[in-house]
Amino acid sequence: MKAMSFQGKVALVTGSSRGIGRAIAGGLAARGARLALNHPGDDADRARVAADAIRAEGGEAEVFPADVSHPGEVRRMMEGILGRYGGIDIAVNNAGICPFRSLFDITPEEWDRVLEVNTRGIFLVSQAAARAMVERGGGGRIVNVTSISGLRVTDPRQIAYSTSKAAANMLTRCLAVALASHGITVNAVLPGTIPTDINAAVLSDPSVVRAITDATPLGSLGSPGDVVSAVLYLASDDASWVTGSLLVVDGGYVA
Ligand code: NAD
Ligand code: RM4
Repeated sequence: MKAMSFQGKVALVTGSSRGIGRAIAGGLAARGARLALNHPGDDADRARVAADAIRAEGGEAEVFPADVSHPGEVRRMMEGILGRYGGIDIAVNNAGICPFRSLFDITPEEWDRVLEVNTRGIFLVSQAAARAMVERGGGGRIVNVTSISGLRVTDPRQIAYSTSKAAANMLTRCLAVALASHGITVNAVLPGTIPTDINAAVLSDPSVVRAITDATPLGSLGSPGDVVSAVLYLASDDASWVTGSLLVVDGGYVA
């Protein structure tokens, strides 16, 4: 077992202006990684605050705005990261959206948008990051934050979201196989319910929280820190023989 250090490694975390992505960025930076923070353009203030906080603790962080579903913006983001840091070692695909809409409410446009951000976004960012890793001689880590909603139906109003996360789980395996010969591992963390902006409205109903915790063997909701630990492991040298795996972090909910 090697000490979990990311000293000098360049790490991109998509959707890191707040929530789980912000916590992952902080965890990597605290262990020496040089951070590329990302937000889609509507969360610039919080991204700047996140970068300032990392720098105040002696870390390195720069903000690269981009909508992960947009090929041109992803290309520009990657050019910016390579220009600033000279390479990329770790890409964490964390950006995601979840409009709660049931079958008869969701529009085709909303459906497309969820799949664009949650699935196509992982494809585009992984392709760009892997290209840079391969051009530099290979080696690297890609970690996708997907969801237990890609394994089972957690809420019928997540019809597009669950479908996008199931696809993201399969995409993780496809990328793992495609990139193995380049020394790049690709894995996913599948969180259960963690209170953040994405589910604040839904979790404001105490009966919803009770239903989830009652169905969770460990008896509580999770915290961003629970996801950070799993991501750090999969991004570390310790996980060098782990690829294509889907690590459930949910207090036992899907067990
Ligand atoms: P959040 O809403 O707090 O954060 C989402 C982040 O993604 C924000 O930084 C937002 O700016 C960014 N984002 C949204 N669209 C983007 C785009 N097009 N391009 C770039 N960035 C974009 O929610 P969170 O709970 O922190 O979610 C983070 C990830 O964790 C998501 O992929 C989500 O599906 C997943 N997840 C969350 C939970 C949970 O219960 N909170 C459970 C399982 C999985
Ligand atoms: C997760 C899971 C949670 C939900 C979030 C938005 O994948 O389904 O229950 O709160 O998504």
